[in-house]
Formats: sequence, C-alpha cells, structure tokens
Amino acid sequence: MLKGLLRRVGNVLRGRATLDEETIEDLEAALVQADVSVPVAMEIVDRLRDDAERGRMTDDEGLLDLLRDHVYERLAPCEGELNIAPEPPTTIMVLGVNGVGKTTTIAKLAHRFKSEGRSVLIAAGDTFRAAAIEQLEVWGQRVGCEVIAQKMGADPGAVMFDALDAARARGIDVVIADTAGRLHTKTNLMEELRKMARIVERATGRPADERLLVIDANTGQNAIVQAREFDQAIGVTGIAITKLDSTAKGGALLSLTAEMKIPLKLVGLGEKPEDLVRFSARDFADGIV
Ligand SMILES: Nc1nc2c(ncn2[C@@H]2O[C@H](COP(=O)(O)OP(=O)(O)O)[C@@H](O)[C@H]2O)c(=O)[nH]1
Ligand SMILES: [Mg+2]
Repeated sequence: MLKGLLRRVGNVLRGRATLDEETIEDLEAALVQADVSVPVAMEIVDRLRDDAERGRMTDDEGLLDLLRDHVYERLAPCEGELNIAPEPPTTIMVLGVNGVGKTTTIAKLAHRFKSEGRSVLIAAGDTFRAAAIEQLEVWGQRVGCEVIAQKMGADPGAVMFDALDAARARGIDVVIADTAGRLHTKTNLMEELRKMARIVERATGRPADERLLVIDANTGQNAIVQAREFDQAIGVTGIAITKLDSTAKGGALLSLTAEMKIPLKLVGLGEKPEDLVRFSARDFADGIV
C-alpha cells in the first residue's frame, strides 16, 4: 500500500554500500526533491554518514535500511490516535485548504465510525461553495449518514449549532464538521473558524475533541505554513495526510514533524470510503523502496 515513497531517494541508495561524496550529494538532492526541507535533509544525511562510518551495514541494502530506520525513529514519536470523548458526542472539526481531501476524509471517517457501531452526524460547515454541500450530501447517502446542512453562504457557526443540537436530541456518538477551505491569508475566514470552535465549546463544555488538519501529501513545504496558520487559529490536535497513494514524495511529513509536534493520526490512500488507515511510522518508513 505505501510503496515508493521518497522513490528517488531509494533509487540513489539502492545497491550502494558506501556513502561516498557523490552518493551524499545525490542523496541530499533526492531528499529535497521529495519535499524534505534542506535543514532536515542535511540532518538525515549527517546521521546516515555517522551510521555508515560506524560500519552498521551488512549488505547492499544497508544504506537503504539505515535510512528506513532513521525515518522510523523520526516519525514514531508522532504517531497518534483520534481523540474520542468519554461522553458523547465526540466532535471532530476537519480543517484544511481547498482540495486537500477534507470532504473525502469526512466520508471515510463516518464510514469507519459506523462500521464500529457508532452513530455519526455530519455538519456541512463548508458553506462557501454550493458544490461542497452537495458533495457532502452525496457522500452522506453513500456511507449512510445524515448530513445537517443549510444553504450556500449560510453562517457555518449556525450549521455547527444545528448539528450539535440535533446530535444531543438524538444521542449521536460522533459529530464530524466540514469547514471551508479557508485560505489562511483571509483573516475573516479564520475568524469564522474560531467562531465555529467557540460554538462547539459552548455546546459541549470543551473544545472540539479533534481539530483534524488535512494535508495533501503532494503539498511540499507549504504544508508547514498551513499547519502553523490553522494551529494559530484554533489549535490543531491531529493531522490526516491524504493522497499518499498517489505521490512518490511524502518528504514534507519529515519537515513538518521536525517543526511542529502535532500527532499524525490518519493516512488517506485513495478515494473510496475504506481508503483510510491509522498513521504508522513503520509503514511509512518501509514504503521507502
Ligand atoms: N488518490 C487520492 N485522492 C484523494 C484522497 N483524498 C481525497 N482525494 C481526492 O482529492 C480531491 C479533493 O478532495 P475533497 O475531499 O473534495 O477536498 P476538499 O476540498 O478538501 O474537501 C477529490 O478528487 C478526491 O477524490 C486520497 O487519499 N487519495
Ligand atoms: Mg470539501
């Protein structure tokens, strides 16, 4: 499933048992091309050089194995589980810029909770685009979940309020809220997000249990900018990385976790409801082939 991440890096190292100057240069370049930031790429190369000098290699997969181990060690402390509230409803706000996969991830999450026997309500909080509401309703039908929606242009805070009200009345276990693809440069949109967050807090007596930031694995270094902006707005509690099935990169994750200590929780591996898995540092590292 996760095969071919950092593919060029794998190619550079394959069959090489020694880390000569040429390999080091190629390795650094390949890491940066796979969206690893320059400082993190240099750290990785230094670490590999140290390990190689200590002779921790047995065969010609040796360097590649060292890289996998190192990536695993970097990411393992970041593995995290979705927060589930002790008292229902668990509220999950799904955040991220347009096109990263928020709506699809919501459908996948709803599908997963339902298959675990939990009741789910979806709030169509992306009221910015009419298509977004329709798309969510189609998904709701597909995965068998009610979607609470208002018209395009409606106040997302009001949609959130309605959804929480309905959830309380019906004893729903999980409320998952879509949000607009707020360009982080547009302050009023971030303001709307904060308002939605306040409404959750007022209705449930605590901040949204999960403020899940969706990041497209193809995003590159901009992922860090996105994470910072959304974190400043309402505090991000977890990250879902989508489209890891369709990229040979994935290096942005290494830079992101070097910069910010936000748990990595989910991985999107396709466009179907079941294409969502828990983030696993081991799988990610072993995906480097
Ligand atoms: N290959 C792949 N495509 C995805 C994944 N998640 C979402 N997509 C696609 O990305 C596009 C944008 O997704 P959408 O959920 O509408 O993004 P939103 O604007 O953030 O709500 C759609 O074509 C989805 O099918 C994934 O994990 N893998
Ligand atoms: Mg959407």
